Amino acid sequence: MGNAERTRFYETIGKEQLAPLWEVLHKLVAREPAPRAAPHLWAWDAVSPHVLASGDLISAEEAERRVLILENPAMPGQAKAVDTLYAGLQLILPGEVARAHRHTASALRFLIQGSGAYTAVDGEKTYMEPGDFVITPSWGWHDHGHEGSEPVIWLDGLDVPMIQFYGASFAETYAQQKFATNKPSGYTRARYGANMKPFGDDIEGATSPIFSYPYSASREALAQMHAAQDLDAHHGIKLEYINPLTGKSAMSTISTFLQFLPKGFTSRPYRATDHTVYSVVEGRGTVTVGETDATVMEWGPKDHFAIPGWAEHKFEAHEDAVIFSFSDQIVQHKLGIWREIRS
Ligand code: GTQ
Repeated sequence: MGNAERTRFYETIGKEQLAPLWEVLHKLVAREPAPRAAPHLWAWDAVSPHVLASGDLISAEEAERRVLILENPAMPGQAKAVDTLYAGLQLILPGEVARAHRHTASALRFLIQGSGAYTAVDGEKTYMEPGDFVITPSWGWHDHGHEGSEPVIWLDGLDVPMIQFYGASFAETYAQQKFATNKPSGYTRARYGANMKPFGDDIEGATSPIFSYPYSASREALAQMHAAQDLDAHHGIKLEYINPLTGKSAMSTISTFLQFLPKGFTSRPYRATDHTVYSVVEGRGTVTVGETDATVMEWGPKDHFAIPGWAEHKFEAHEDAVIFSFSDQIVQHKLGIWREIRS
């Protein structure tokens, strides 16, 4: 058959909502993973003045959530930092309340700057210090507030792009501004945070009952492992936040990590199919992404960067460094599609 004949055939079958697979087969099932996202770094010095300026532009009350989205340059207007994940920087000012709502999307907070702010989840407030990792589980009521004296900025990470893919991203607004406090702050930590659990509690929820992981404890773990030279050639020292009831990832749809790279460390090249957003806590260094036409990103404290799935990358630490990251790895594990290459 000639090309003209084929084109005519495609037009004919198109009227019946049919399409020829053979024209798209190798795009649908490609030889290599092909994420849309580009590697990108949001430097704190460039970003933070705008985050603070948003405080003069709109109140937390009017905005509901006053957030500047970290938008991947290869996917403008889609509210994606990487193909599968949303990230944003949320500002809350002293005395403000971001009203109670809940949504099918799961959220994480990673506190970047300031103190005195809290997130309340289903009636339990958790106050956040820099480096603390806090979970808002799917469909949990949550409001944010600030009882301190300086602006607080945290990183929001959500699985929205994945939930949108299922056409299932929806929310409900609570009738009151705040969900009434019904437990003392730290109560859930007392119940589940001592490597113990209440007798007879065999309920394994999708998400960790612990919803606050303080930096002090995670940082100390990294320090002791560093002292013992417990280094992985590709990841340095990388710990995953877990659900103490299952030993699996703390969140059901987002994998979360805290990683230490000692000064002078150069990681071996690594790639995996999950898409990752990084938030630098301490130290400086570079990450080189890609082989030919490599992108070299220089990072320092409070910088954020995105590394798309399957992009080969390696880290160099110029100082002792601590980096928080989150990815869709757990979802890919559940789907049985996660792959990695350690070079
Ligand atoms: O704090 O509940 O960055 O619902 C985006 C959507 C934060 C939140 C975001 C949200 C929230």
